[in-house]
Amino acid sequence: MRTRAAVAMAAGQPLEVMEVNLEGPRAGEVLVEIKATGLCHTDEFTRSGDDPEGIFPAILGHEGAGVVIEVGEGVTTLEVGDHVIPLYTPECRECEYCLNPKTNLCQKIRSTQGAGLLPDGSTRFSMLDGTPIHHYMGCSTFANHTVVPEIALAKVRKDAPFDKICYIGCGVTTGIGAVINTAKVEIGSRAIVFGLGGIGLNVLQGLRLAGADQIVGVDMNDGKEEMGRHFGMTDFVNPSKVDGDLVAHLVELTGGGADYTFDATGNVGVMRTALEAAHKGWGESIIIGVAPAGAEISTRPFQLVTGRSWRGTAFGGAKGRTDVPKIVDWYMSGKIEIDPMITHKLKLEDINEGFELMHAGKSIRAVVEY
Ligand code: NAD
Ligand code: AHE
Ligand code: ZN
Ligand code: ZN
Repeated sequence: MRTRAAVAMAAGQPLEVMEVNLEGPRAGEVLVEIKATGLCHTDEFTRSGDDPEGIFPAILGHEGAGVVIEVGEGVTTLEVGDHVIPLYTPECRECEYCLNPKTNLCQKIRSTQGAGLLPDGSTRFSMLDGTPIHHYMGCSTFANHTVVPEIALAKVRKDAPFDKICYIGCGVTTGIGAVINTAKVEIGSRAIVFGLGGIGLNVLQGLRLAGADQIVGVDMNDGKEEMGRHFGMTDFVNPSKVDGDLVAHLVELTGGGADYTFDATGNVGVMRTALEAAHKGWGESIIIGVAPAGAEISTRPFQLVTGRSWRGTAFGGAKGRTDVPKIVDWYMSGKIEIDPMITHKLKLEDINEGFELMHAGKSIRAVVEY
């Protein structure tokens, strides 16, 4: 079949919207009509050329929701008409990682996924001249139709709006999951969140759900304060307005350091600040942000010797096929909020405007509706 897609032709170039060829699903695969997709900063990270795993040409996008159009041979858990959210962290339920409750990092198809291919080592997308186009994070939601392995699809209820629940495919689950699954924040905790974008705001609402007493938000953009407070932030800090040392200021503000800190910026300098603003003796700092190729974190080992720990999380530690349908239920019952964070709706033709809004700090989530 043919479908419309925004193709990343080369690193650093705007996406090009065009007709592409899409082969049907093979064994264990599912053809999905994508109804809506969010633009996550990780898409921009790969488009820009910062991603060491970036491959071009590719169809980016990993925050989508849609409908099953066709199932390949041997697919048993999904049928035509099901509503689904593609998962960049699949859940095969049988690999060593899936069987271990300590991780969500299913490794069943990670090597082909990282190479921009489906599990059989080939791609279903090509240009009209026959040039192969790579998949991205196993999802490629910047295409109106995509082929995804069965183990990388969460089946969700049919009454949930695609233009909101697409965000559960990454940002919502990552932010809330970092609090609930990874940090396991206790009631009464003090926390600091660095970066109040599409991920950080969801960390804030996760902290509110978990019953944190103090929720400090840190962002260079004062425009993020209002939305931060809406999602549970109790204190706002703009580092450019702090006199003197930022770590000392945050330690003072949190009465000796935070029980939990979260980096949602991808800046390795911020990651160090986040670690050092965690409380001596027990503070935990969770890295969510994705840093460019070649970037490294550093601190004095003494920071860890004296009881702080440095941890990380992918997709908020969520086991997608199990947890994502529950998060959709949380949204539908009003337990969590999504709507105010969808600040812009775009047509596929205008997808590059979404990246411009992200850079300008004007959007939280821009969503493309097909
Ligand atoms: P975003 O662009 O919406 O938000 C980033 C925020 O950080 C902005 O508000 C920006 O003003 C702020 N910021 C930038 N530099 C800062 C600094 N020095 N100090 C304080 N604030 C600063 O991006 P997003 O979609 O929220 O993604 C955030 C990060 O999380 C990215 O690195 C993204 O790749 C990563 N991410 C990781 C996962 C995961 O599973 N680990 C999932 C999704 C996104
Ligand atoms: N390809 C990058 C790493 C990118 C990365 O860390 N991705 C996160 C999800 S970000 C979603 O917005 C992730 O899931 N990581 C685990 C994994 O297996 O990729 C690089 O640096 O090479
Ligand atoms: Zn993402
Ligand atoms: Zn697995």
